[in-house]
Amino acid sequence: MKAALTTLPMEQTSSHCCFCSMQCGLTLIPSDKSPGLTIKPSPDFPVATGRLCQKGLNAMDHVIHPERITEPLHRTFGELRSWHEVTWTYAFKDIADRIKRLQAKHGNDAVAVYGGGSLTNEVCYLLGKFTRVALRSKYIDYNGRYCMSSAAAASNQAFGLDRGMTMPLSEIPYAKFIILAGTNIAECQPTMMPYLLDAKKNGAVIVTIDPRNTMTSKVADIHVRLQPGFDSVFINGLLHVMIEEKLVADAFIRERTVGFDQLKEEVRPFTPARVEELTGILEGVVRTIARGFAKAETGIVLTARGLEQQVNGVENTLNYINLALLTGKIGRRGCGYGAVTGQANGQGGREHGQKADQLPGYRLIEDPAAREHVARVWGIDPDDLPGKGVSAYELLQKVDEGEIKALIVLGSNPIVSSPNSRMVERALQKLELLVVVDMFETETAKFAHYLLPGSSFLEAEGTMTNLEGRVFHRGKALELPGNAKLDYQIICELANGLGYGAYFQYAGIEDVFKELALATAGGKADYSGITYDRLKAEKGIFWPCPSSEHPGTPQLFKESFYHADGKARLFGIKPKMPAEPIDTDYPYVLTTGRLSNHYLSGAQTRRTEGLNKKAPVPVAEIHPWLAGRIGLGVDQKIRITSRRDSLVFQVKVTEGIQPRTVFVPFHWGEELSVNKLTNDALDPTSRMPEFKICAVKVERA
Ligand SMILES: Nc1nc2c(c(=O)[nH]1)N[C@H]1C(S)=C(S)[C@@H](COP(=O)(O)OP(=O)(O)OC[C@H]3O[C@@H](n4cnc5c(=O)[nH]c(N)nc54)[C@H](O)[C@@H]3O)O[C@H]1N2
Ligand SMILES: Nc1nc2c(c(=O)[nH]1)N[C@H]1C(S)=C(S)[C@@H](COP(=O)(O)OP(=O)(O)OC[C@H]3O[C@@H](n4cnc5c(=O)[nH]c(N)nc54)[C@H](O)[C@@H]3O)O[C@H]1N2
Ligand code: SF4
Ligand SMILES: [Mo]
Repeated sequence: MKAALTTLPMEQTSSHCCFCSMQCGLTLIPSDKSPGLTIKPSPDFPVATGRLCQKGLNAMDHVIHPERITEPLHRTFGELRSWHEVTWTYAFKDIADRIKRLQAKHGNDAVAVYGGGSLTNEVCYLLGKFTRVALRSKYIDYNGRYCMSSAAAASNQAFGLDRGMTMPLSEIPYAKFIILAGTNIAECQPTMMPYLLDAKKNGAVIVTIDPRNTMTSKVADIHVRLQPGFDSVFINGLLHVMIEEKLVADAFIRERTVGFDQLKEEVRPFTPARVEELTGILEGVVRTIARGFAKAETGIVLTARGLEQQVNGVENTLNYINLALLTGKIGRRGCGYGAVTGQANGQGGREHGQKADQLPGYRLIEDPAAREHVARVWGIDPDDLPGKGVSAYELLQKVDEGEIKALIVLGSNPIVSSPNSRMVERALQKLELLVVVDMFETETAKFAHYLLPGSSFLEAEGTMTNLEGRVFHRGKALELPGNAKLDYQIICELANGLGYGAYFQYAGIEDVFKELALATAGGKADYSGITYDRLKAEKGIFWPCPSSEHPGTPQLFKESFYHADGKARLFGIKPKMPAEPIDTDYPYVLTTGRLSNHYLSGAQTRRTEGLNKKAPVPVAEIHPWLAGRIGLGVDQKIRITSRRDSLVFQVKVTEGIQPRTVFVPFHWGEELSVNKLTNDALDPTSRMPEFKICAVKVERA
C-alpha cells in the first residue's frame, strides 16, 4: 500500500469538522509544519463560532495518514490472502459481475447495503436510491440504527416528527431549568458547553442524570447518579409529583396534547417514597427536581444514548418528552426537547432513505403515496420499488443465516460498533462478496474482498444537517489522494456497472442535491426550498423548508405538532426490566460509551497521534466498593465476563460511578473491543441494541 499523498493546494479554506453533530466550522491555514496546513476554528459559522474541541483541531491527521487507502484493493481468500491493487475499471466490472451472478442465483435481496451517519446528505440519499433502483434489494440500513433510532421513534410517536432538537441551540441560554439525561455533552459535543454555561450565568438550574459523574455533571446543580435502566422509574416519580402538586400546564395539556388520563394512571403508584425505595434517589431530590422544572418559566430537556440505547429506549425517551409536554415547555422561547444527535450527519443521515423502512424526506417506504412520489422523481415504476427491509443488526444476522450473500459497507465499521460482535465477525466471513468503501483498512475491511478508497470530509463537497436540523453546505477543500474517488462517484459507477447508469447521471454533486430536494418535497423532512446558492449565502437553513421563499423552521411546534390533529401524544410508561437483569451469576451492570479524545470505532482517531496518546487503550471504571469486593490490588487488571465473552481491561477506580456499574468505552477493536461482551437484545420498536446494559461478572485478572 502506498503512503497517502495529499496534494495540498486548496480549493477553499473553510470546512466543517467531520466528527460530532455540532459540525463546527473550521478554517485551513498555511503553516510551516508538515503537511503545510493547520486547522483553526471558523470565525463565522454561527453554531460554535471561534471554537473547536481537540478532535476538531486534530481532524486533518487521519486525512493525510500514511495508512490511507489510495488505490482500489482486491483479494481472494484461500490461497491468495493479501491485497493487490487493481484498476477502478476492473473493480467495478468484477463487483458488478459477482452481484449479478449472486442475484441471478439467490434473488435481488441476496445483496445488501450498510451505510453511515458521517456521510453527506447526497451520499446517504444515493445509497438509498442505489439499493432500491440498481440492486432492487430491500436490504439497506446504517449505523444510525445504533445511534438515533430510539430517539427518532419516540419523537415520531410524540410529536409526529423527528428532528433531534425542537429548537436551535441559541434557545438554551434562555432556559431557566435544564435536564440533561444520559448525555455527556462536555465530552461528546464539547462546543455546546458555552450555551449551557450562558444559561447558568442567566440563573438556570442544571440537573444531570447519569450513572457516572461526568465532565458534564461537573456543571450541574444536582447530579442524579442512577443505576442504568432506572430512568423511567425516576421520571414517573417526577411526573407523579407534578400531577399531585398540580404543577402541570393544564391549558397546554388540554389544547395541545392527547393521552393525559392514561399517563396519570400510569404514574399514580410512583410516589417519591416508592421511587426512593426502587432507585435509592432520595424522596426530597425527586420533589425538588419535579417542582423546580415545573415551576420554572422556561426549560429544556435533553437526552442522548444513555437511556436510548436500551431495549426500553423508546419508552424511556417518551417519558423524558412527557416532562416537556406536561409542563408546556415546548414551541416557545427558552423551551424545548432535544435528543442530542451523535454523528456528523446523524440528522440528515436518517432522513433520506438509508433506513430500512424509509424513502427520502422521511417518507415511509410502505406508504403508497410516498412510493408514487419518489418513483416519479427516480423515473421508475412504483411497483418496482422494494418493500421494507430490516434493521442494522438484523441485517447482519441475515448475513450469518446465509440469506444475504453480498454486502457493501460505506461509512461504518460494524465489527467494532455492533453488539455481540463475535456474531458479526462470524457472519462477515460467510459472505461471498464484501465490499468496503473507506479511507482505511478497518477491522471490518479485514474480511473484505474489495476495499475501495473513498473520500474524506476535506475532499468531498456536499451538504450536512447538524444536531439542530440546520442544513449547511460544506465545500471541497483538498484534492483526493492517489486514486481515491468521491463516495458519490463510486456509488454511481457501481450502478452503471449493474446496468442502471441511466438513473445515476449527475453533472456534479449539486445535481444530486437538486434531485434530493425534489424527492423530499411534501415529505416531513422537506428540503425542497433549499438550494446550494441559498446555503452558501445563508450559512444554514433549518428544515422543514418547503419553498424558495420559506425562511426555514428554527423553532418547531410553535402552534401545532405534526400529527393529523395537530396535537402531541403523551404516553404513560410502565417501567420494564432490561433484557439481561443482574443476578447472582452476573451481579454487575456493564455500561458502555465514549471518551472525549476518540470518535466511535476509532478508525479515524486511533490514527491521530495527538488524540490517541491521551487514551491509547480502554480503561474500565469501577467503584471503590467493587474494587474492595474483588480484592483488587494496585496496578492489577480486571476480567469482565458476560454471557457472550470475557475480556481483560485496565482499571480506574473512581467514587464517581454507581457502585454496581462498570463503564468501558467502545472505541477499540479486536481483544480490546467491549462489544464482544454487549447484549444484542433489541428495542421492539426502534430495533436499537441494548448497548448500555448487560449483566457481567467482574474478577481480578
Ligand atoms: N468524543 C466523542 N464525542 C462523540 C462521539 C464519540 O465517539 N466521541 N460520538 C458521537 C455520537 S455518534 C454519539 S451517538 C454521541 C453520544 O453521546 P452520549 O450519548 O452523550 O454518549 P455516551 O457516552 O454513549 O452516553 C452518555 C452517558 O449515558 C450514561 N448512561 C449509561 N447508562 C445510562 C442509563 O441507564 N441512564 C442514563 N440516564 N444514563 C446512562 C453514560 O454513563 C454516559 O455518560 O456522541 C457524539 N460525540
Ligand atoms: N458498545 C457500544 N457500541 C456502540 C455505541 C455505544 O455507545 N456502545 N454507540 C453506537 C453509536 S451511537 C454509533 S453512531 C455507532 C457508530 O459506529 P461505526 O459506524 O462503526 O463508527 P465509525 O467509526 O464512525 O465508522 C465510520 C467508518 O467510515 C469511515 N468514514 C468516515 N467518513 C467517511 C466518508 O466520508 N466516506 C467513507 N467512505 N468512509 C468514511 C471511517 O474511516 C470508519 O471506518 O457505534 C455504536 N456502537
Ligand atoms: S465539538 Fe464536535 S464538531 Fe466541534 S470540533 Fe469537536 S468533534 Fe468537531
Ligand atoms: Mo451515534
